[in-house]
Amino acid sequence: MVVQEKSRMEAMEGNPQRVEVNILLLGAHNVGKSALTVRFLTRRFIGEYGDIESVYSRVDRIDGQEICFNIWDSQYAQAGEKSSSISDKQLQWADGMILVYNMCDRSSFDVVQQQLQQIRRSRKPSSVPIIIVANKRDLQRHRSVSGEEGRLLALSQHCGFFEVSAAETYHGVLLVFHRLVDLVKETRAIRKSMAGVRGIVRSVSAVFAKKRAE
Ligand SMILES: Nc1nc2c(ncn2[C@@H]2O[C@H](COP(=O)(O)OP(=O)(O)OP(=O)(O)O)[C@@H](O)[C@H]2O)c(=O)[nH]1
Ligand SMILES: [Mg+2]
Repeated sequence: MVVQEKSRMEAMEGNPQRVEVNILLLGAHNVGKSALTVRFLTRRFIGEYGDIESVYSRVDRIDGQEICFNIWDSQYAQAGEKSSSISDKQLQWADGMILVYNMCDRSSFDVVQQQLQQIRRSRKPSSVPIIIVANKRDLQRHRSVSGEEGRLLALSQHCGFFEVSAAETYHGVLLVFHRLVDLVKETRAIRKSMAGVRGIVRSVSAVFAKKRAE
């Protein structure tokens, strides 16, 4: 496993066959964005994560293909700090997003809904794959957001949905990141085939336009 900070271009230079996926983690303060990121990168849960916002990389081989995960662990601005809205830079950078809430904190579920609206309103194509993650499942006896509510939100917004505990298991967290990579690859394949179809339509139109002109 490789854990290091790297720019997208640097990572591409080494191996042109490598698939690069930029993943942005969003969600309210304290929901476990850093815990999920660190769990995925190191398999560990360390408890306290500080106030660091950073982009990390990890290279994995999945089904024989090298995948470079670039993970932007964002920080949610608290009251009195700078705007808590998602920046244009983040929106443009991300190939896929993970929106995290704490299932024991309803206000963090509200933040996910607000961030979803902002993403949908933004210039980013609405087809950017998103997975909603309800974290802190180990505390579910204190839950204030039901699984059905989370699932319904995800269904209505065409997002994936997982309930996990960064504190308890690595496997559930791994599934989230791998599922998102699958969705990003599917989205890219669809865009590529759409571009192909548009190319054919343009060529055929050009032929007919030429014929009409003759
Ligand atoms: N019980 C439990 N605690 C968790 C879990 N995930 C994170 N935490 C704890 O929740 C607190 C916040 O976790 P962070 O990962 O720092 O949260 P964050 O979303 O990165 O917060 P900001 O960076 O401030 O926006 C820490 O004390 C973690 O130990 C979990 O699955 N279960
Ligand atoms: Mg954090």
